[in-house]
Amino acid sequence: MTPRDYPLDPYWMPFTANRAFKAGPRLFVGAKDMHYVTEDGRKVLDGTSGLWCVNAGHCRPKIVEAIQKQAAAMDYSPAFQMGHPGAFRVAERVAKLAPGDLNRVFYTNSGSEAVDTALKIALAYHRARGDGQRNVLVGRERGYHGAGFGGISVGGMPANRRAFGSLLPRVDHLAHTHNLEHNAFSRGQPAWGAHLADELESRIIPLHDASNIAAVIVEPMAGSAGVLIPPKGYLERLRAICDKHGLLLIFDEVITGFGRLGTCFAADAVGVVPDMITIAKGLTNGTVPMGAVIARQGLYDAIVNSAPPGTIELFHGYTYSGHPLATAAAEASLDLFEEEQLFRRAQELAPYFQEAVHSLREMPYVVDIRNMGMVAAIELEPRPGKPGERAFKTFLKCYENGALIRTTGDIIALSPPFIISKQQIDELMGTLGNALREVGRE
Ligand code: PXG
Repeated sequence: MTPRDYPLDPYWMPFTANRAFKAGPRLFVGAKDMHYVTEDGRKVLDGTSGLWCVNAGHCRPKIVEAIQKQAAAMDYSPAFQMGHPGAFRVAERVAKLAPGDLNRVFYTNSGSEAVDTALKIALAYHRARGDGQRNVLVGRERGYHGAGFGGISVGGMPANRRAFGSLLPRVDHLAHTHNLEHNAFSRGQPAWGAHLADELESRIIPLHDASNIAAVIVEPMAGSAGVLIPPKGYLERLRAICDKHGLLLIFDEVITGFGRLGTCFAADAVGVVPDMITIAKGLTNGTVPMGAVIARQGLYDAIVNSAPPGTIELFHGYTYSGHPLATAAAEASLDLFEEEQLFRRAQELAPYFQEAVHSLREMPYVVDIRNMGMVAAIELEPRPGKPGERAFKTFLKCYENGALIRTTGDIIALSPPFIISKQQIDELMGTLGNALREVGRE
């Protein structure tokens, strides 16, 4: 290993076991297409698109060049009361890609900010219409909506909330949809569970009264909590109940946006049009931080037209909203997705990926395998008294043997770039299978 000329201590790493990491660090220094390169020069096959973001693979020349060119031409342009062409061009393209009349795009720098922005737009929308008592926000157990206070409040990951005391008030949660008794080893959307959406109408609406509820936010496919695939008909029912009672429906598509399920958005894959979609990650292929909320035109109109002419309509935004480097990266990424038809490629590859991952069924301690589009999860039986250890050891073994996977608790998540070849899918499953076998013997 090359000696490091910098200490590891000052960097307080996010969502990381800092002490364990610094005792045995794993550092990447390069990336190209399907691979990372470690500091000691090993190639690691990227089975997770970084953190679900590098959908077109790494260091694609078109995106690299666009960012380089933009950095030299105009590094920054003020986001408030000023604009630049790239921000408008990307908004138009995103609006065209979005389903239904979701055609107004508000930029953020991350998924977390996109979620907080969407929640604020929901509250501002009802208030603009004279319906300001609608301020209850409904999330879901095991939901992940980023790390902001809004996101952790509607989110349903206990560890992400525990340390932080009081969160947003007036929040409630639907039950999650994960059920191994009924749905273990499902391929694609499981058949059981649509009725779980009815709880919105039978429990949550009576408790708060519909006239007090602003919005429901869900990940159409929950990623971070361990790949929870929506049961057939579930999202359709949520939409119908929201419509019936005047609740806004927000799809958090930070992970599912830009092709992950074989269509641009999960909304397209399931045929349900929400009122807002949050995006980030794949929008710039992970290269420059960028997020956004895509809102139905009616939301924009209600907020914008209710303000006196010439005044700021929504007191919200970020210094780096629509940053020129981010919009350049987004334009190039969208070009690349289109030129290489990468969403279609994801769709065409999905059946092969599905069969490959389900081939791991007989590995030790595997209690479930599930998949949708280019996402799959392998759930392991936890080691008694040591939850998460079995999966994390598998992660470490894969890393040593040249494959990057992701774990949450005892669930292994796979979400490779769409440029992965069938041979590389086999390689990924081979490395993972060997790791599962080895860890299973311990
Ligand atoms: N919403 C969803 C659905 C997400 O998955 C966020 C919001 C927050 O995005 P930012 O850009 O603020 O991180 C996310 C992020 C994992 C993993 O491996 C998932 C995320 C981030 C890091 C790791 O599950 N999702």
